[in-house]
Amino acid sequence: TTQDELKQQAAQQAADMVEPGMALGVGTGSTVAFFIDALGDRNRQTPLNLKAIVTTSNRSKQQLEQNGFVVNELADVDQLDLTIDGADRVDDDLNGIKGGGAAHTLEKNVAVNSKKNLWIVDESKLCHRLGDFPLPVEVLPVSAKQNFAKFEQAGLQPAYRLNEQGERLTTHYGNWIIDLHVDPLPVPDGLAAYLDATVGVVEHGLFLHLVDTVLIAHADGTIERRN
Ligand code: DER
Repeated sequence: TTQDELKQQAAQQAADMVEPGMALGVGTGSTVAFFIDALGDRNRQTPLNLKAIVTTSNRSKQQLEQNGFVVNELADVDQLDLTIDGADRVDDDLNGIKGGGAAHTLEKNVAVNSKKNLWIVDESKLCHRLGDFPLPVEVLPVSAKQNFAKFEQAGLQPAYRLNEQGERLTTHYGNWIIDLHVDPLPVPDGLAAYLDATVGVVEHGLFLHLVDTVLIAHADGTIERRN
């Protein structure tokens, strides 16, 4: 089984968990891309009449529209019933790191405004403790220099995320990403509180106590469900 096949299996199972009439959140990434196509197939067979769909990137939006869905803004809905997203890492407590795709600010805003959150991952995303995947932090350019220095002094080994041209990557909101390298993260809650309290930080990629269920596609073909 290839990694794409694993992602597809988890995505298919997630598509089957969507209930008709839901207000649905849809995340971003290569695993979610399989989910969107599976959801489109299901909706073509039997219309799901989703009340709303909110998504977290232009890429996902385009793909949802290609599949015949109308996409709403978060501002158009009060609350989502279920949000389905991928993750870059998931630990034993179902805490995770997101933001490899630089979309974690909107992803977290959608997640906290969703009654339930479901992540779909292949087993390569599992870890006992977070840290081997760099922690993305979206920062305002105006004070990025000072934030970067502060992270350096704190031993967090910051590095600006670069785009393909070698320039600083700009997010959807016109901000920059600083990736922190702390392996393992000693106390994720402590680091999250520190980042939440740092002026100039727009949002970081620690998603703690947020996800309800994770579907994990294993190489042996089984899908594990953790709650
Ligand atoms: O959180 C993120 O930024 C990642 O893109 C995440 O959603 C997983 O992406 P993947 O399915 O392509 O690994």
